[in-house]
Amino acid sequence: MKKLHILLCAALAFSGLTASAQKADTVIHSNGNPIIRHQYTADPAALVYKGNVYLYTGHDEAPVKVNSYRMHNWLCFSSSDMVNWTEHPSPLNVKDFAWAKDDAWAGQVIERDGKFYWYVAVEHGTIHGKAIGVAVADRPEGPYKDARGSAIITNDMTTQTKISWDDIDPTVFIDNDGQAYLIWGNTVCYYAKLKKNMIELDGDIKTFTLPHYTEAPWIHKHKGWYYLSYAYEFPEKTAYAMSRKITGPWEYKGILNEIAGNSNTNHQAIIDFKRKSYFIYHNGAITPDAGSFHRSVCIDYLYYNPDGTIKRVVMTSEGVKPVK
Ligand code: FUB
Repeated sequence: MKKLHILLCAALAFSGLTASAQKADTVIHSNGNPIIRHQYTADPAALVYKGNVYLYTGHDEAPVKVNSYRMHNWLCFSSSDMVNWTEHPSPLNVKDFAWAKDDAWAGQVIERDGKFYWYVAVEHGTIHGKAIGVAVADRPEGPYKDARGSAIITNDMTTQTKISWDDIDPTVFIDNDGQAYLIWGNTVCYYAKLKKNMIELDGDIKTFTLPHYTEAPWIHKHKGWYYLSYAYEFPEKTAYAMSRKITGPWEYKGILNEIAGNSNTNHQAIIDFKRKSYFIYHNGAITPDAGSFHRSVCIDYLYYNPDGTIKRVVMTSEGVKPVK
């Protein structure tokens, strides 16, 4: 076995490619917001796992002056202090879903029984409209592969609106009783139970009614309350609702974040990590081509009031400090 490894390394060295060169992790020291400055990142989702935060983002790659989404893969970064980030090789590409056409839009990763499931929105190759796929990996940083070989949600499964992009922005949550839920949608906020295998629906698709709902639902729990935050109107602010149960009823609580600078989308993720709470979102702050199709992920603190409501987020240039 050892001999085989040496031979493999020698062959790679000869071809000019070492294993580490192919799979190099890069360390980024973020110096305020936006936290990543060498490429455009959008649609953040975050997972807290074993003392680290894993940040999953989309990747805006539209050429300069092109004002439309050009997104083909997803990115992954991890940190133990919210300031120093390791960039992992891109763990998922839209091409990993053989049935998908393009458009690596927003998603979220969750862990169950030692496996990591990444729900993402893409354009379906044969069924008109956006669809949701699920990829699986053995490690949070991947690599991920298509978990089903087909979409878990397609546009023809949801008929509440005629638009073809309503099946986007999946968020996923496992409740205390072990029941997993998939929540998603543009214009309509859909939800459905997932089977324990995490790759099949378990029952009907239902809807939540939320004022001025646009897209980007995110469910999190804090001190016994469930929170459903979402993009409100367009250009987007972030609003939120609270409930004692994940299935609602949801009580609308107001605006959480204002329109993010130079971006008509806001797309938030909310986590607790090492006794602090964080609001992760994107804006259009990095020159030369910043804007709604060249976005950048930012992180600021989130603060709760004693009654569980959330204080309005203050977006800052300084961002957050390293947490121990
Ligand atoms: O990145 C493409 C789309 O823009 C996302 O799906 C929305 O949430 C918005 O951020």
